[in-house]
Amino acid sequence: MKSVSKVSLLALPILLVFGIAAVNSKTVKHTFRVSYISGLPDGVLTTSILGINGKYPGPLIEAEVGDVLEVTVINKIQDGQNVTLHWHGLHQRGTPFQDGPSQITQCPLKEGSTQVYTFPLLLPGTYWYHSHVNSQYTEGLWGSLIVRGTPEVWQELYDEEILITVNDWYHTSAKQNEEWFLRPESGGAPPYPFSVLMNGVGRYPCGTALKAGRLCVSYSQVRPVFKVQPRKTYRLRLINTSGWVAFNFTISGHTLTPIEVDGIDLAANQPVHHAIFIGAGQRYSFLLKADAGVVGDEFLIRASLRKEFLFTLAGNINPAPEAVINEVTGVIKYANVGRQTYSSSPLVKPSFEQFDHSKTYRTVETWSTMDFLTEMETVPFDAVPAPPNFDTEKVVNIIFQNDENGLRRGSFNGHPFELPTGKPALGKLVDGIPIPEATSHFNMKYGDIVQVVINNPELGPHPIHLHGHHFWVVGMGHSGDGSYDPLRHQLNLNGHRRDTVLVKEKSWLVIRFRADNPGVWLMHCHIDWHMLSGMAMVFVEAPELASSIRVPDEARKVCADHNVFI
Ligand SMILES: [Cu+2]
Repeated sequence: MKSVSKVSLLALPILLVFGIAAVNSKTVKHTFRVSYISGLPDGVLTTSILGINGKYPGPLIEAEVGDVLEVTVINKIQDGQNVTLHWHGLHQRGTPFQDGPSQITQCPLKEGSTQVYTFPLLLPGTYWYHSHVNSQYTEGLWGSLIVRGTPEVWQELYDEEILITVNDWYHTSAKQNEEWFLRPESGGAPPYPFSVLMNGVGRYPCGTALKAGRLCVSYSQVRPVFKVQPRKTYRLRLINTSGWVAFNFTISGHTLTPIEVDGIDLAANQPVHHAIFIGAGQRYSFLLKADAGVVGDEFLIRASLRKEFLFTLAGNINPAPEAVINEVTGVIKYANVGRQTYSSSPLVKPSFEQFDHSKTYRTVETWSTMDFLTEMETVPFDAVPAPPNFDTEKVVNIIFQNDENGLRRGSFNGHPFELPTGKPALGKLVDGIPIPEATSHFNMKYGDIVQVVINNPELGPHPIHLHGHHFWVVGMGHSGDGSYDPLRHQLNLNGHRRDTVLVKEKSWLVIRFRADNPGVWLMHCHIDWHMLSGMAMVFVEAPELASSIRVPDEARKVCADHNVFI
């Protein structure tokens, strides 16, 4: 399904349009057939897995900076569902129609239709792609996306790479979850996950599943095992692809030296820690030195879901939240392996081994004794400080309240976000049609420095994701700090930046970015259930330049399927 071709003469005009050098660049092509498949990711037979080319998770995309990514998506879902893909963390600078959110930057792709996404990869880092239609990615429609620099900033510090994804998992379909969640009876409590997975696999108690009438095969329960060569150093890429949950993550007996945050390379000699708290949508790269043992030693890779942030009520679509196994694990196995990577990739290929309950592991620390990374202390490699001032400001208060139907909805400032109908918001912008009031939006001029203040009076953290940008995080309150108060709270201009950031419980956050990417960019909570209920808004960036945005033929074609013309 994947082919790579060196840049051809035919591709040159595209590259020139994108404005990047064609030297040594190539087009990385994938074809994604999206359809429902069955599987047992956690041992429980699940028929509502939205797979790509018959697999879950979706294919890994690996490319280099300067390459053009071309992904042909074929919607074979067969029950009338639309689909889109969003490339989480990529700015889509100059290609805003490729960003993916349904009815924001494109019409959704209808069943039986095909859409080709084409855009240059301008930024190195660890990214991921996922559906941006309703809560579709929570049932499987996602994959990892790695873009390597040529050369990588810290290439000389590591030998090979390890990719780890962690996410929550449902036995119920996204449709069932949505129907249940968007009823007053849910009380605004999201569907409670059934399992947590690492690299697509995990473990559910089969006894509980069988009682609920679900097929469960305990011997199918496996976990990823990465064989490492003692004394080698690995770049561990970590992605949280959850619909809801945040994790504590650690590797027993080892330290983690951060070198990348959400695609931003970090400066040398960042503080070393034992653990990290990672929210939905966030990514990190760490240096992992295999210097804690000898051949034969095994260490646990541990991702533990932060249950205290999961709000639930009796009657939840998951009838047994107490049965969820909090911690999903993989294994780092010291071995004489030489090179065990995928062909033409520096990634160590994991094996998937049956879960062995009789085994005990060296050095299993308790979470409370571990030293966690403080993300605000990390400094980017390019050392670009945050802008000291701003031109325009948006203050956003996270609010949950009942709507007129008694449905408890999340929102920014009490206005649950509504998707526009007809043309997607970006199509409206380009055609000079006003974006409706219910599609909460904020306009800014080209070049403005925008400050966004987010206050979270709620009892759980929210991972806030902005499309189209990496933003500077200039202030992040501790849990319980209350709302942002410029007289009381100190900002930090050290340049920490990323694309998804947690606003802590009962606390505040201040981010800044430069409005230099004309388009319509969504900002939303990456708890997919919160976004679904309305915790989102769009930034309309440089509307004065909208007429210069090129509408790709593909975008027109996908909209025309809905009798929408841009
Ligand atoms: Cu949220």
